[in-house]
Amino acid sequence: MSQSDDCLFCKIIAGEIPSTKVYEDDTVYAFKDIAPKAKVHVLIVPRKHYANAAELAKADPKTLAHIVEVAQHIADDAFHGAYRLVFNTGKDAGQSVFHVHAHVLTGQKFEE
Ligand code: DGP
Repeated sequence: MSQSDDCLFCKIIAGEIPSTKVYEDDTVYAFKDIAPKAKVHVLIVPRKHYANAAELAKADPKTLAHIVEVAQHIADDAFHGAYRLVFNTGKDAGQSVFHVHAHVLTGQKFEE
């Protein structure tokens, strides 16, 4: 599926809802999280709509790997390459938007 009519992140990717862009290319779009949980908190989403990381891994593993590369670049710029990468998967794990997104948490030191 390339776009879902009711999907918040599809609307952000399409520019129908404003966002603060951090990075974009042909396959992914990265933007600042509206409710940051770290000094730098960026969401990376594939342009194509998949509900979660497992669906993306099955359908398009190259894009999943690319998301990790983009996260690394963001963290290289923000905090000498150190970061947390989180995919909340499922409502009970805290997923609230069902368009797969990687949370990149960086820009600061985290406790273990
Ligand atoms: P999750 O709970 O894992 O599904 O993460 C969804 C994230 O999306 C959450 O950290 C807040 C963020 N978010 C929700 N609505 C918006 C929005 O309209 N703009 C931006 N930039 N982020 C949003």
